[in-house]
Amino acid sequence: TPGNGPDRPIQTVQQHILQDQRKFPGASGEFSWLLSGITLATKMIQAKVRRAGLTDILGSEGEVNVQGEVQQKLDVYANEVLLHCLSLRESIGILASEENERPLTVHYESPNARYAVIFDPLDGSSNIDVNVSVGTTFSIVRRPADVEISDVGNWVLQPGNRQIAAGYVVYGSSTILVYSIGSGVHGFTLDPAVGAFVLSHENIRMPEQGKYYSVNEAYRDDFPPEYNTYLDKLRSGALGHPYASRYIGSMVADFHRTLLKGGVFLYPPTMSNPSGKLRLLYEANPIAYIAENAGGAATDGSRRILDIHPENIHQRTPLVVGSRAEMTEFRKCVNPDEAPK
Ligand code: P6P
Repeated sequence: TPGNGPDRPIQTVQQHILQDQRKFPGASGEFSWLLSGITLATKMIQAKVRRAGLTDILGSEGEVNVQGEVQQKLDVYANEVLLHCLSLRESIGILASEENERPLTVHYESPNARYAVIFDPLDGSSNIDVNVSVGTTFSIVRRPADVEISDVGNWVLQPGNRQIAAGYVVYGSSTILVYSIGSGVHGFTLDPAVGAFVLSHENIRMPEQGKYYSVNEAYRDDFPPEYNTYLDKLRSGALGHPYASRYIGSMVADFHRTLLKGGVFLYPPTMSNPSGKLRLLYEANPIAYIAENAGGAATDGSRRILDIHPENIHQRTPLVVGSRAEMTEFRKCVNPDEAPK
């Protein structure tokens, strides 16, 4: 068309979700309506994150959350916005948040309440005051047919391989939503001029191999020895080139780089955190789901993250997630006797 219109059709996340759904017979518009609750909430969150220094929202709320962490004011805001926007979606029966000790039940009376949304409203929030990227993660599971609406535990505590969708928003130099419903991984950049998430990274594939490893090296004396053997291998050039280190200290940002550039992100078990620091349900599971749908892999050191049966919503897990070459090498280091796959 003449004039200075876009050189290719702009596609918003809503349009993409509807198209994506067409590949899934039986998926209904309710799913795109559910995901629009997440996109609306994250637009509101990013508006606050971008103005944090200006609106006296820095600093802690003074409260301590269920994790025993001092709640940053933005944490509280992000949690309340997500709870509000998502509780307006009748298809959601349960909301489980990193900031709430117990899951919240919503729309219990509705037969349409078939999804649970499990999320971390603002991961990495301790970085907010120093202007480092933070993120929101989300995981969506359907109520199993044999689970009663009142059986919150068995509805929420499903292994990650039962997720029907997952993703994250990274509030970085730009605001990017990355999600998958199992048919590819897609990225949308928020266009502030339009106020819409616009398709910017269609069908993201993790490179076969990267050049960075990402881990907090301050704890390396506490890592199990096989992790240090692995890191020494990466540094030595044994995989074709010596690796460099990149560690932001904000999981969503560290993973997003790994997704786009390849490499590996690790949060190993340590003496102080024998089960690792990251949470299975709303940190490791969505990240692992995205990684696998983009051709990567994610393990807790011995098990596929997505096969772990959760015991409680805030349980922790070690996490090693990355591209094929690095994950193959990791498996060799932790299971030297295992036959090559
Ligand atoms: P450490 C942020 O607090 C977080 O939960 C993740 O986003 C991040 O990957 C990790 O903790 C950083 O932890 O111990 O390296 O400061």
